[in-house]
Amino acid sequence: PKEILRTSYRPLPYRVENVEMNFDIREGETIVESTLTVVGGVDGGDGNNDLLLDGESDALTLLSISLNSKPLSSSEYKLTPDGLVIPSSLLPPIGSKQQATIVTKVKICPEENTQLSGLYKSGTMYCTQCEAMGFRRITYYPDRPDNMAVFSSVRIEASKKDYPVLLGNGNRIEDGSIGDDRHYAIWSDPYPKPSYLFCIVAGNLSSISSSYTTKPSGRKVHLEIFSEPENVSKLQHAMDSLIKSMKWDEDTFGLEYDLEMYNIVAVNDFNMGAMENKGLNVFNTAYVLADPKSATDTDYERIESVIGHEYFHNWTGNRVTCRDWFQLTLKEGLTVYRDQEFSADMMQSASVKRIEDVSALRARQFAEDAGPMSHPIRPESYISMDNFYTATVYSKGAEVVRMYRTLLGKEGFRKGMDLYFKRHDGNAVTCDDFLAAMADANGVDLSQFSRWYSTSGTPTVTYDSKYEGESKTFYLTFSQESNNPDPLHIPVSVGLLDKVSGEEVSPTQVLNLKEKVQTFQFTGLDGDVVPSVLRGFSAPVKLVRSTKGSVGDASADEEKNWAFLAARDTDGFNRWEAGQKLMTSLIFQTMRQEESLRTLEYVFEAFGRTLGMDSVDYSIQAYALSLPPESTLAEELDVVDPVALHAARGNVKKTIARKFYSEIRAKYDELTVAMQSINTSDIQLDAVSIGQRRLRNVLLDYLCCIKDTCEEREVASKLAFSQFQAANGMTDKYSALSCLVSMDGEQDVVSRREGALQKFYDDAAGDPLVLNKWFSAQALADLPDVLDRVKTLVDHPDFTLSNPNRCRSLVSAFSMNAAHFHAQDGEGYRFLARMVAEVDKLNPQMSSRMGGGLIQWRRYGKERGALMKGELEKLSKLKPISNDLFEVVSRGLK
Ligand code: BAL
Ligand code: ZN
Repeated sequence: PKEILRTSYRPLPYRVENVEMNFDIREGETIVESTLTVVGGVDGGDGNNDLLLDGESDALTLLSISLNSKPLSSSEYKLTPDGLVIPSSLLPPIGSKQQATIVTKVKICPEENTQLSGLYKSGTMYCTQCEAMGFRRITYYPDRPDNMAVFSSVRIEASKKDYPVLLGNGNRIEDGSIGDDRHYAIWSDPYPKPSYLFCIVAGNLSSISSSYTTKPSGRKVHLEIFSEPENVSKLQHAMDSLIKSMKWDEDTFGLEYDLEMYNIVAVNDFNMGAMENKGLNVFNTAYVLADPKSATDTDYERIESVIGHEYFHNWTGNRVTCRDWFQLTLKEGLTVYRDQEFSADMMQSASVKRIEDVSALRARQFAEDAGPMSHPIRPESYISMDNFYTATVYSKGAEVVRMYRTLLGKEGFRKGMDLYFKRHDGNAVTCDDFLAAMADANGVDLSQFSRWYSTSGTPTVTYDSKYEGESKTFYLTFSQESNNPDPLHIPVSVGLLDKVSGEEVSPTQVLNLKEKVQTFQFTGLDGDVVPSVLRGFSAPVKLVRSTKGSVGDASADEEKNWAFLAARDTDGFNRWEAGQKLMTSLIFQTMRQEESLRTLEYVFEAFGRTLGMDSVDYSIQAYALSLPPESTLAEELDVVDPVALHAARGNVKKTIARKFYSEIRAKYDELTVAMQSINTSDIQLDAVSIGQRRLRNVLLDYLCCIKDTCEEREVASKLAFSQFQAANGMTDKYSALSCLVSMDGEQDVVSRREGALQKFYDDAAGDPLVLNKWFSAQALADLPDVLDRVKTLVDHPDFTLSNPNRCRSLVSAFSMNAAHFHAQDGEGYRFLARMVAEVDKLNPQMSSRMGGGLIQWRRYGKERGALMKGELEKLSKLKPISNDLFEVVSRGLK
């Protein structure tokens, strides 16, 4: 396998300017004819200006090729496993205005395409996925994002009866019948685009439609969302979300939609969440279908955000795209930032959204950055680009965009965005171009800030503070550590609260931390203060307080501050953060079997206060009452013992639950009554109702962790079972099931668990998304024999490794059940490796993701580490092994 370096970029010597395609779809064989208009590009200066048309020989059978209407003989071009090379000597000179026309005809077999990249069949429909490099599995083409071409005519022909709906990018310009059996449609996309945004779909689909009139142009856009006929009733939420997204982008960034149509298709077999193909988004069903019976509140929120994300790509990704794949964060980091802001606005709570996003970042991206797949948001090399659609490129990339916003302010950020589009609309550009637009629009120097693009790992910011009564001055000293030898430009948002009154005496201000060590002064303060540092998580760093120079017990002082901030901070994020730090401290003390009385008191105080709060901010309350997840806790440890960590966290949970049992139960019952009093059986999806369910389910989880005695198990399982039975939507039903699956013991307890599982399965009535939840709940159960159960489920008739959602719902879910996946005997690792090897034969994008579950072996101690490494070594010897898996496994073993 060949490693591609960021620095090896060369411009295209020849560029395809226009494309016409014809797809003749027949069962078992599809013929693709492509007519490429080629013009001279840029001399790369390395003496090789031949035209490379990428094409995977495993996927394509070349039937014919001609140049300027003359067939080419096989001696005139070179065919390799990766493509087809036409010597520059046969083409017009670079720099001339002459065009050449190349026509290729290939045969492909979508029915056998299990990789789900290129043109493939999902159920009864044909669809495509071309990002990053799927187009080369459809036809020979310069399959790189800097080749932006107009796809002026894409003709799709198929059976009229089996595939009545034929879709492509852009606008439909013609359709018609061919005899009784077949029909065709011709699509034309006026906007130049890279091949990764190409899409066609052919299927027997139903749809819902609507329209949107853009502002200020007043263009009426036809909106249509397609799915298999049985799912058409689950599309309305996606349509509502699309309309909200279109309006939000106009209001927030002045960006309007640009075609007459916007189509979305829901597909069951899909590697990603969704794909932003121009005018024709393809969505994994899990990110588009929703009704209250099958989708949780989190599903609803995720759908809204992903619909937004793909829509926002129309400008950040499609109109302005990436020059090469190393620049992926240019479109993904920016678009994630945009979807996060959109969701925060729709939720009407920036703090709730920030808590969710930072929690996800810490759980996934921090872990990635601490392991062998660590890379800067703009990677330096890859073997398979598919491996770099990562939490780092996406979520940390979004944090970097958020830092521009923090440094430049709302107006300044908008000016930067406007200049970016003005300069680069219709072009394929780089992260440096984005930075330059932000800097130039604001007249600031961001050269030091650019180091974020080339620095891997999570930086650490350490701070120390001192108040001087005489000068009424507070000093905050920061130092920074990162993988970059030079200091980063880190925006640190800080507010100060009076130590005695608790009043905020200095509102949030952004400090520009640019030195390795830097001190900031706050003057005119009449008394000592408590700093609230890194408000709103203003930079993707680990923040620690210096223990240097502290008098006495440093951690005692620190915990006192956390307790103070957990009660008083005006910044919603930092108030939550302070509570989480107290809980984290308590869990680690429990794990180390230390005396933890002081911390326990602080946690009790914060928990009791939050529980007793009479507010309608139910989501904030729910998050403040929740313990940090094991994945986040693990990031704080050099060596992780997942079994001990799980036990310690469980003990803390139980201690809190026992202390507040009656208050928790009372609040749970109060919420039950409040929710029942709403005079409708329809599920409500407003922020208050979602918050009530979220809080009630957090409380249920506390109540159900009390199960040491026979009586306690009876009470807990009855409570969860009654919620399960009474639930009028998937949120409450799934939460109750999640509690029940981890209950064991007496016959009645087991009967409730198994009864609920059976009912959940029966109620699913074959709905794949509900069945995924059924598999996941069992894979995530906290039962001693969970792995045996998972292995049995692999043989369940509804299980298949070929559907990515289903595979993730069982195998990947189990690998996230840390205490059981990391069982001392290594059986969890052996199971995962076996599944990875099986999946690699079908779908390398999937197998490499799953294999990622083994690469962090250095973090799990000697014995576990050796077992994990052993499985990686076995995987490395697979023959054949895909490039995707090879890359992940070899990085893991390096
Ligand atoms: N571009 C791949 C899917 C997404 O990030 O929208
Ligand atoms: Zn994206």
